[in-house]
Amino acid sequence: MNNKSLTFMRLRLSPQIMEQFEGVDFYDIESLLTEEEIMIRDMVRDWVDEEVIPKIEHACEEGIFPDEWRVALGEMGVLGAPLKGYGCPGLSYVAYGLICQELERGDSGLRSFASVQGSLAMYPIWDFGTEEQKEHYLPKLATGEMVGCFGLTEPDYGSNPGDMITKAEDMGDHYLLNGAKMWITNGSIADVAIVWAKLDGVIRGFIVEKGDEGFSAPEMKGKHSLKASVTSELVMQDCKIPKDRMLPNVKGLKGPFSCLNNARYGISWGALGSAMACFHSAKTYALSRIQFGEPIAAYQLIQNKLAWMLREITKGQLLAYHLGKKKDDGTWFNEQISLAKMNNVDIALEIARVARDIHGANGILDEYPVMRHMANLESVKTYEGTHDIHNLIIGRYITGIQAFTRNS
Ligand code: TGC
Ligand code: FAD
Repeated sequence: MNNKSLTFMRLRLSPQIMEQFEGVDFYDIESLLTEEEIMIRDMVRDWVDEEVIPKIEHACEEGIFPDEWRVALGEMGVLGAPLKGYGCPGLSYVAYGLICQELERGDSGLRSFASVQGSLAMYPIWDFGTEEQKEHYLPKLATGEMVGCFGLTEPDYGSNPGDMITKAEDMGDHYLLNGAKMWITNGSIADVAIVWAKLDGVIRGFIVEKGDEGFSAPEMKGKHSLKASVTSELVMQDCKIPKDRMLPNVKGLKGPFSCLNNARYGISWGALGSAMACFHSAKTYALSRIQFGEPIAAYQLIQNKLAWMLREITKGQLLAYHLGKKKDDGTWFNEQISLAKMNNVDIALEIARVARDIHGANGILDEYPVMRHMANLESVKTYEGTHDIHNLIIGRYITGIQAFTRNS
């Protein structure tokens, strides 16, 4: 038996012996990374290979986010990674991006957990909170001892959070919150919720704690996407909040959107992780699957698909890396973030679909990651600003005309 047939035989045996993932780096982006960035990426990559990939299908079947992952993320120090002080490591935004990439290569639900914890719960406290709030919450959120969530979306207000109806009233010695939030990642497992509500018509951020009077967070069930992520409603019914739990240093939509900038940036890397997992699986499968006497990888149509995947991943990497450097230099602007989130999720979803096609019928099985990534990416396309909302943000940048509403 010659070497070529031995290779095909080995690859045909089972998806479990699929060759080790060694990254997708056609343009040698690694040469641009610092030693610390490479070390962190590799640490998260190894953990995902050892602890997440073998367990993810079970977690999806059960519809749970395994608690041991919360503990491990805290131990690895990747929660709130780019924040400085209060127990946070102060890594570069490029390092944060690489963390998101590796987590989402495991599953979008895992990256979601880390995005929400770091960018949407820790960041607003870090940027807009009092010294006491920072000291009280951030160290515990950084270790994963506490879980956070972010309540912006409401049942009737998704793309237009500015019209939210959740309101806060100043009752003298406390605030009273009334309203409901929907689609909240980590909601039912969270110890703290950053809830955005209108106080005298102005959007403000409030820290709501599990157990607060009038607060509940029922879990939403029945998702075909992000099955290993907890999604919940937040219900505030005459919910009493002490005065020192409002975030004092921001007013208006700028508050939640500043948090979303960091989370959207993380998604631009995370989506590449999903795309890499699908590309890797498609390549391995195409080399092992024999049809018409040859591995399907030998056919031009399959090679065309693989070459297209590599092309789009490479362009997406350059976009995400450059955006990260701009954030680290303090020179990015909002529309650049929209472009990266929109583009990288778009190509990742299409890569997942093409990868599913390359796997033929096997592509629908849970032995391969492609269908799971594809279903997850449908949510990622919608949350943190839908694909079309980001198109409209860029359209407004180009033309100076807002097209969100027909009344200007
Ligand atoms: P607009 O007039 O554009 O702006 C209102 C105020 O906000 C400021 N602003 C920003 N500030 C910082 N960063 C940004 N990216 C900002 N974008 C806007 C703006 O300067 C202005 O400030 P000021 O001081 O002048 O008042 O607002 P608009 O109401 O016209 O909104 C337009 C639109 C559609 C772009 C916006 O509403 C939007 O982005 N909608 C999408 C909603 C969204 O992204 N929701 C996400 C919910 S959280 C989530 O999905 C988490 S999933 C987590 C996971 O599981 O990973
Ligand atoms: P809608 O706003 O109703 O949009 C429906 C469709 O209409 C979309 O295609 C949209 O692009 C289009 N559309 C809307 N307005 C326009 C317009 N002006 N012009 C053209 N087209 C338009 N939210 C949180 O606050 N916190 C979370 O942790 C969170 N986690 C989530 C987790 C999951 C799994 C999901 C699916 C969502 C989550 N969300 C969260 C909510 C998410 O941010 C919203 O779903 C998203 O912002 C879109 O809102 P919507 O679903 O109400 O869609």
